[in-house]
Amino acid sequence: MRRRVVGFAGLAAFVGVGVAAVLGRPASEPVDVLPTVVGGLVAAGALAVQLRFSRTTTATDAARPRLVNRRQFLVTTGAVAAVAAGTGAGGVVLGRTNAVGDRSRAGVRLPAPADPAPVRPAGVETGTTGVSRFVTANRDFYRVDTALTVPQIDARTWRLTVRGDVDRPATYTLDDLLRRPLRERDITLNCVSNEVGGPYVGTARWLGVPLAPLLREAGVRAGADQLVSRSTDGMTIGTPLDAVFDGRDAMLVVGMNGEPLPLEHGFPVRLLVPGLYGYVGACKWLKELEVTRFDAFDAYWVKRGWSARAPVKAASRIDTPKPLMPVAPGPVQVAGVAWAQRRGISAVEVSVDSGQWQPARLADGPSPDTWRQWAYRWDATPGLHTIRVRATDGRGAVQPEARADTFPDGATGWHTISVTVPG
Ligand SMILES: Nc1nc2c(c(=O)[nH]1)N[C@H]1C(S)=C(S)[C@@H](COP(=O)(O)O)O[C@H]1N2
Ligand SMILES: [Mo]
Repeated sequence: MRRRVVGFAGLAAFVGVGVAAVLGRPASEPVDVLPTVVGGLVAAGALAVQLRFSRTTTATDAARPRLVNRRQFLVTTGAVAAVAAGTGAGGVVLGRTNAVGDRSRAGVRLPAPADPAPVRPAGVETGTTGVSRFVTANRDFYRVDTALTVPQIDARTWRLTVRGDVDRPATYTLDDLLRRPLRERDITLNCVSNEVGGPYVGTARWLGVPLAPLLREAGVRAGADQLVSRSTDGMTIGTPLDAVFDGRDAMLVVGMNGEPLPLEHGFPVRLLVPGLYGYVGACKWLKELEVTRFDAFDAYWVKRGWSARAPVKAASRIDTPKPLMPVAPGPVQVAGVAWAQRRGISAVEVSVDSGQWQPARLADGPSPDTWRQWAYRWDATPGLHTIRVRATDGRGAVQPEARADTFPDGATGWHTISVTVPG
């Protein structure tokens, strides 16, 4: 009441933070600040109403100003909050029920793959409770992106443009892509910002258009070494062209685990390049591929200091037991997953209380591009114990013990957990 300017200044500062956040989005346009500014104006209006009520009461009821003030204040605040919550919830419901992307996705029919995934060996699962399933269900698949709201794309009007240092730039519709021979593969995808033991990794059966032949049709010019993907939400992702052309299954993905790509994972089309972290090989909501050079363009995360080239580092994770989970004495299945896409995993070892490394049982894998489950039978004795895991990749390189931060090109170190075994 005494310094109302402070209240309005606080609101203005809050709106300023919002506007800065909006303009910091990859594909923001000036009009995008409108909701934030309108929200700020509404809040300022609500504050002004509050202050006017308070003033009236103070003047007419000088004897009990604070009591009446407080009641008026609470009632008005409650009303404003209820209207705000109702409007917000209504907006969310409207946005979801009438979503262009959901409707469009429901109408997409995916053809059968010309090149189906190799038969999954029977032994891809160790059968241990608590270990990550070999295939991650779409709803459980981690999601990492800069999109505050999931882009809603109508597949019928969607286009993919191929341009840059190519002889024959081209534009494709979704139907153009679906008419090409499709390839299906089990591939593990993970995020560079996954900490040791972290959750940002998953495996799916992806269906897509092989990228190398499509780029060959465009005619990549000599000297180009980078493929820049652009998304409808303004993300840019730079992929080494060697990785597209060295024979690995780089794809324009349209399907995930037997369904059209979920909206959260890039509907209608995303890029996927096995062996590269997502931020350098897995652009979602793809709309453009530009052939260029690394010295000519830095992609979104590269501008922010992350490495331009980021092949996946070998990693292993203990899924069970959970850290600090009480474990009954006797035989315990210690189990998890290990991955080193392109190179594959040749061994996983476990060490309890810094003792000798013991080989874990390694489940099958259909290709070097997927993770492998592993399991180790441990005879738990009462007390507090430390369990560590490390993997060896398909070329014989043992995961280094040295801890590296996720920045700038992926974490290293052995996943270590502590468990208590009651006596
Ligand atoms: N358009 C767009 N694509 C993107 C991103 C993004 O922020 N925007 N994030 C990338 C990162 S960092 C990762 S790890 C993967 C994650 O894919 P997912 O969310 O399907 O698991 O998407 C990549 N593709
Ligand atoms: Mo990522």
